[in-house]
Parts: sequence; structure tokens; C-alpha cells
Amino acid sequence: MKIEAITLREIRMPLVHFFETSFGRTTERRILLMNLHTDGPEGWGECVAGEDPFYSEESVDTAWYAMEHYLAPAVLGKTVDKGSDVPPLLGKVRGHRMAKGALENAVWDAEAQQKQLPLWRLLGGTQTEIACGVSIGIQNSVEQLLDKIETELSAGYRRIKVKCKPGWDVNVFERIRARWPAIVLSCDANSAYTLDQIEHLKQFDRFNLLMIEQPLWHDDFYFHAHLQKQIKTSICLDEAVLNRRITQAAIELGACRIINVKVGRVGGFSEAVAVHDVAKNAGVPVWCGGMLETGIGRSHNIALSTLPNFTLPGDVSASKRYWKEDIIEPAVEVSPQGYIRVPETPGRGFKIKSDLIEKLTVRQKTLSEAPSA
Ligand code: OSB
Ligand code: MG
Repeated sequence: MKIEAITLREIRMPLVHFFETSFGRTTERRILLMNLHTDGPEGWGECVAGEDPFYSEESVDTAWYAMEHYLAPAVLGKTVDKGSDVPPLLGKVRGHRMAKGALENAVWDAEAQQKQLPLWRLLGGTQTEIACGVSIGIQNSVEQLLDKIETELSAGYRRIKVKCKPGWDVNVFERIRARWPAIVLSCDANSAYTLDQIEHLKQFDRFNLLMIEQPLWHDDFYFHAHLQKQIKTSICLDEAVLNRRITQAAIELGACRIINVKVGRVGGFSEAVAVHDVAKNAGVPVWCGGMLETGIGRSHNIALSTLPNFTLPGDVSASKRYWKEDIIEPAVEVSPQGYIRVPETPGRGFKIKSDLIEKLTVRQKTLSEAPSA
């Protein structure tokens, strides 16, 4: 496949319900989409960078910049056979993993169509349905949170994850467990604590949580190992897991017992599969995280979640929890038992709604190979 042009697009989409973490509240998403034009099928990728550099260093604007000035020029005019040919072409650029991931994944997306294979099979997936959990943000009141949990449990979701931070943790878990003593429950701190709060964190052990996600610094796994030795609740690393080496080091050090794999955070499908494999070989289960994606990123998350070591319910849930109208069709739906059935059609398995994307676009730029002199 020759990469002839890349269209960068920023779209804006209001969330159905605001999403609040320990680092802030999001009500409307700005999303960078990547449309890859080749001499064969066209591919789509979604950059999962946020509006602000709060979850990670990247943002929509830094990703646009990296893409326009470095990543697109590194691939334009090149011929690639497969998605995994892309990372070596981008190797000179440090960081910017979410931008890189969007580009690499767009190539996988095109490759799957070219080979007439479902993307998930191309990635090495083995599961034909994936188990779904939900991530529920910090609410205006505990009552509002309990209402949301009730709604998601009735919809069939198989694991409830609640965001937490000092002041919205033990008090909240107490109320949840009083009402639902036995549901599969976990929490995500997004780095809201430090080791000084270890006595407080030990109290989490009373609630039979499946895990606590990234309790300490976003760039740490060393001190997470200290914490893991002192609490019973399993630590799951999210922010800190940037590649396969960190995965191995964190596991060897005992920093976590579970890993959240986000394809954008690690820089694309090749690295995500490698992280999965390292964890699998070490006997550490993984699950697929979410970044409030549109249907494009969501369909890619579904494909990734079919790999064999994705044995815990992920944060991949129905389109309608996020959007009034998703930019793919059909929208992603979850069965009353809490599963997504994996599409058997070639490629990502969901069609792009071009007219809707056009309507939502606030800026776009098509990059093509500089004409040779
Ligand atoms: O830490 O998993 C996280 C959303 C944005 C940034 C970070 C995180 C999240 C979520 C939402 O938890 C998962 C989703 O529903 O997409
Ligand atoms: Mg997280």
C-alpha cells in the first residue's frame, strides 16, 4: 500500500453526560481523526489525546503538531505492507505515542480491509465476544453516582469502576457496598494519592475491590511496588505503562497484578499486542481501557480486546453512553448480558458516517507528499 495522503480532522462532540476524574471534568470532546489515503483501501485512526495535557503530556494540539510536522512526513509516499511496518518509520520521534498510535492504527485498519480480514483476526484475536465494564466519573453527589451504577447494572455491565480521589473514596465505597455487597467493583485514582496516604489507602482493602488503578504518580511504577506490598487490593497500572519494557519491569518489581492496556497510550497496535504478550507470559491479566472514544477508536478497542489475555471486563462500552449519535454504523451495542459481539466483516467492522463527520469537523488539513524537485 502506498500512503498517498493523510487528512487530519478535528471534530467536536458533546458528551451525553459529563465525565469527571481526579484531574478534571470533560463535557465536550475535541477529537483528532486521521484519514489515510492509499492506492488501496482508506484507513481511519482516532487519536485518544485529550483536550488538555492532564492524563498524559499529549493533547489534541500537540498530536496535530507532531502529525503535521513529523509523523505524516515520515510515512507519506512510502509503501507499507502492514500496520507493523509503521513504528520503525516513526522511531526517530520520541514520545507522542497517541499521535503515532492513530497513524499506525489507520494503517492496520486499511490492511485489514485489503486482506479482507476482520481487524481483530489480523491482530491475533481469539475471542468472539468481549466482556464489558463501565467507568463512572465523579458525580455531583453520591446519590447521583448510585443512580448511575443502578442504570449500568440493569444494562448488564459486568464490572463497575468508579473514579476516586481524596474525599471521594472510602465514603463512596461504603455507600456502594451497603447497596451492592457482591458486584464486581473497582476504582481508578488517576494518580490522586501519594505514599504519605498509605494508611488511608489501606482502608480500601475493606471493600473487596477487584483493583485500584494508578493510585500514585502517573510516571511511577517503582513506588507502586512499595504500595502493593502493603495493601491487599490489587494494583492495576494505567498511566505508567507506556511500552513492553515498562510492563515487564513493573511486573518483575511487583508494582501491579493487573494491567490496563490502552492502544493510544502505548503508541499503537504493535506495542499494545507486545504489552499484552509480556503480561500473558508473566501470568498477569489485562483489560482494555477507554479514552472516551468515538466509534472509530471504540471499534479498534473492540478488536484489541479479543486477544486471549484480555480476561477481565474492559472499559469498552456502548456508543450511546457517550454520544447522541456515533460517527460509525451500526453504533456499538452491548447485550443484556454485558458483552459486545465482535463483527465478522472485514476491517474494523463498522462503517464510517462521512456526512456526520463532515458536519462535526471544525478544522481539517490534507497532507501529501512534497512534490519532488
Ligand atoms: O483513566 O481510564 C482512565 C477517560 C479519560 C482519561 C482516562 C481514563 C478514562 C476513563 C474512561 O476511565 C473510560 C471510557 O469510558 O472510555
Ligand atoms: Mg485509568
